[in-house]
Amino acid sequence: MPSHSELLFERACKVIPGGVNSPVRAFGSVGGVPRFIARAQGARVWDEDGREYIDYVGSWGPAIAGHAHPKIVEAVREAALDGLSFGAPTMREVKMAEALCARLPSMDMVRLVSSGTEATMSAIRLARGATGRDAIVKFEGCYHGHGDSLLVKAGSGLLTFGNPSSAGVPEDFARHTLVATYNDLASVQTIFAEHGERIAAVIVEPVAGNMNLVRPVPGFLEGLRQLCTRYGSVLIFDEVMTGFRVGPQGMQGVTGIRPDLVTLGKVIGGGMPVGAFGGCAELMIQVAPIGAVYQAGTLSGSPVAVAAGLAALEVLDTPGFYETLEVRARTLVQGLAEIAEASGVPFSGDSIGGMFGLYFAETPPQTYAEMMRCDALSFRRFFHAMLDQGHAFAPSPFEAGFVSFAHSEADIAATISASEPVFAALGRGM
Ligand code: HOZ
Repeated sequence: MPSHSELLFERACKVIPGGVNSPVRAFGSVGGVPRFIARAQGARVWDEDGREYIDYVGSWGPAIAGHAHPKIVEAVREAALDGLSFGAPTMREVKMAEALCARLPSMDMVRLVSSGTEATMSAIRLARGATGRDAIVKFEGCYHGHGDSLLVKAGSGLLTFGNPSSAGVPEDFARHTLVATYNDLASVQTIFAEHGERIAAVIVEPVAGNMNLVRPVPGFLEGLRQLCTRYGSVLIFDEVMTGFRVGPQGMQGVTGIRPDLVTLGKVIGGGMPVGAFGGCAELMIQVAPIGAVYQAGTLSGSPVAVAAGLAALEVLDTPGFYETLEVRARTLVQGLAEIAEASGVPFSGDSIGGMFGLYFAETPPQTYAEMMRCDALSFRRFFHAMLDQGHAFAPSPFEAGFVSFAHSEADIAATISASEPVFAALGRGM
């Protein structure tokens, strides 16, 4: 008998392209039918067939406090009772802007939007408007949402489907996007030597999280900062994924590097749709209505989403929050790696704060090319065998994983222990 997920997927495919509202969810790179999720609580999700999973997707990052955290749900309930949307300024959004500027050293001013894609698109427009230049530099395998200029050699779902540059992006737009190699400063220097005077911005995920997880090598981000300063280009840290995830000040806190603009999303919405871009006042005062760079949105600063985000930020202040997150993520990847090694499976892992990467390769990849050499078939087998036992990882070898504050030591131990027969079978070539 078909499962509820199978029946729902069949129905969905008739009325939604690919049956999903965001491509990676379709299980394209692992095969099979996506599990339709009915509800979630803490570190767990339950599908429409009533199966329970320890969840390492975390809504792709936002669920840092755990799903349906009581404080966040209560904040949403209270805000909803006051009205869902006004299209007018609110006290909550001022509090949110103040909280973000207080937490991030590089941020004097911030504009709230409704998604990470909107944040990166708007940051690029601001950089272009402020510099009067058209070109931007991005990195192969980095993903910054689905704005036209950024869908060139991108990561995430585009890698899943083997088409790193989207159809529908005019060649005239794409030619303004110069693509460099992540963790290869020389490739950026070469681009600047030739095009430096026309480069408006460099946009980078300070930890790449959309070609699996790739940690920046020492000197890489520092080098980008120096190049941007030298050429008068805007350095944009896309911290939609890393913001408040790898530490209380995101990667700018971890590295001490001050980008000119930062984009945020995920965690700052507490599970509701929110994004933000912000930075130094000199740049931000160029945004409409005080400046000439237009940016707007009917639901921008949604009172309910902002209430969720403010509650999430409060949860982050729980003593020991980041230490716990870091220990859980590190314990998970080390535990899996030890079992893989004992089974003779080439495997490694890495983690930064509450995000992690799992690689079917001897050592963690440092570049897009190295990532592409990981064993995708073994990942696929691992993914399904773990899912069948109730441990849900992202359905693609090109996505980072996430732990939440709700993951207990016992959850992590259960996942490590469930991996034993899986790695043993992989080691036997099954
Ligand atoms: N682009 C997201 C992962 N990096 C996936 C979002 C989703 O499918 O919800």
